[in-house]
Amino acid sequence: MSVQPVNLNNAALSSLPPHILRPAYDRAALRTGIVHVGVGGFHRAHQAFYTDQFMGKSGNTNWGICGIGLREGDSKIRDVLKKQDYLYSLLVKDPEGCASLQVIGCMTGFLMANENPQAVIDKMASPDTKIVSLTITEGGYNFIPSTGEFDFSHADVQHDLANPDSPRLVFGYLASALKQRRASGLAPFTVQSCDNIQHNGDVTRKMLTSYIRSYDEEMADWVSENVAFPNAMVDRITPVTTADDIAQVAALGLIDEWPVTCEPFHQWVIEERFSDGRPGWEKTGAQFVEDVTPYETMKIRLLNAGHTVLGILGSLHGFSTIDETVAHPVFSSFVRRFMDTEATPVLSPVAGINLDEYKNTLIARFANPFIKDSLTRICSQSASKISTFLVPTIKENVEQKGQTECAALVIAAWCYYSYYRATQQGTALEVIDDHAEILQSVAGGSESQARAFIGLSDIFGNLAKESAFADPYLQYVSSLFNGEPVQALMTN
Ligand code: CS2
Repeated sequence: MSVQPVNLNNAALSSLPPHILRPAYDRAALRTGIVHVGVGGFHRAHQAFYTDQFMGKSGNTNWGICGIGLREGDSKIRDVLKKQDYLYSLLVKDPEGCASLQVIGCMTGFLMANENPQAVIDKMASPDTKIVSLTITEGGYNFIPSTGEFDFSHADVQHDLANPDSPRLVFGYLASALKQRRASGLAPFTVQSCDNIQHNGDVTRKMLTSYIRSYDEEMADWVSENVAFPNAMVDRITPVTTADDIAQVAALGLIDEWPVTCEPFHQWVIEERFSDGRPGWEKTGAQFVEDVTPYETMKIRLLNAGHTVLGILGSLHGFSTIDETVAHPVFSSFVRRFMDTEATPVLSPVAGINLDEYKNTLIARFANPFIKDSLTRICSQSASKISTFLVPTIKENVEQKGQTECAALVIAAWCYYSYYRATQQGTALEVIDDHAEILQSVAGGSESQARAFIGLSDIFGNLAKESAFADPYLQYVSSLFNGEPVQALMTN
């Protein structure tokens, strides 16, 4: 089918071809009930999608979303969205090759914090705002992985403590906005984390209250007692948008400068704790539970860790996407072996979920050939991801005398990856990690360097001293640095 594509904006909505779904509510009636920090692809494919669907089903238009960009680089998405009247499209690709296109209309605006910090604080403090939600990535929570404590040594934290009216980090904004709300007698908003961190709400609470407590004990107690921080498990695989995706959307009839592509699967399990109301997300498939812990642990330690396993090993081998990596039988058996023999034995049972089926579904989702999820994305910020996704499994296996061989190989491969920043054939890899320099300077092939790598205690805690893990790890490092192909080590 060849159609003349139209520019995505409000005016185009009424004349879209019928195969493109559009918002089923009156956008002119939208109010902004949610302020969201970190408008990446994942937010747009997940929380914004659920909210858009909810407003379409219920006709309740109080839950528009205002995006917030904290980093200068976010002005790119702000500019695109602004030009498109804050509309964007979601291209959902199933494994059979069918793609459905839908326009998401729930965004009402976008503010850049660096351009006008007070406008961001005012938006969060507005009476309409009921929820401030976050996708700021694992590293954005600013905790020291091995201790879980707030990292006051971060230069931006020091800046924010000195400049509460123009902070750089999210905690400065939350603190100032909550203070402003409290002063004007408004109920506090809920702070809702949508990142892949175990107990993401509890972690957010701890980080925010530690930050505030360092200068105002009384306010920290008030936040702790009055603000809700629901824990949640979030899930939808959302690759980085490519030029091919933009072309595919255009071929379907829409000129969208920054569409989002994702898989059909989506899941959101949330604790029922909100300070000032919430959208009826259960009407669009979210699940509300008392305690989300088992769901979060399962997802982080199987899906996210599974991604890391495939991402690091696949990168060394020279693959570039997850589907390509998992299509190779050695890699798919290995990731399944990691899940079965290392991740699952230290997981608690999850009510209503058959873990075998869950793992089968994960491998099938990874294999979706139309979701070209790049290993560069998967391996980005591995220092934070590995601390969160993989290290807890290793530590628990060491404590319980379980197996750690697969994880040891992944960490050895990560040492190689961090040092050479290349495949085993010598092709350069793009490494995106705030800690890339320190990782590279510590990693290396010699025994002492390899030990120093797992001696990075902020990431690994005491694991370097645990021979059940350190011995196989050191052997794997030596084999990899001696040129043994990663694939050969995976079948041993
Ligand atoms: C991925 C996640 O970034 C990663 O390492 O594992 O982005 C993953 O795709 C999502 O959590 C899926 O829900």
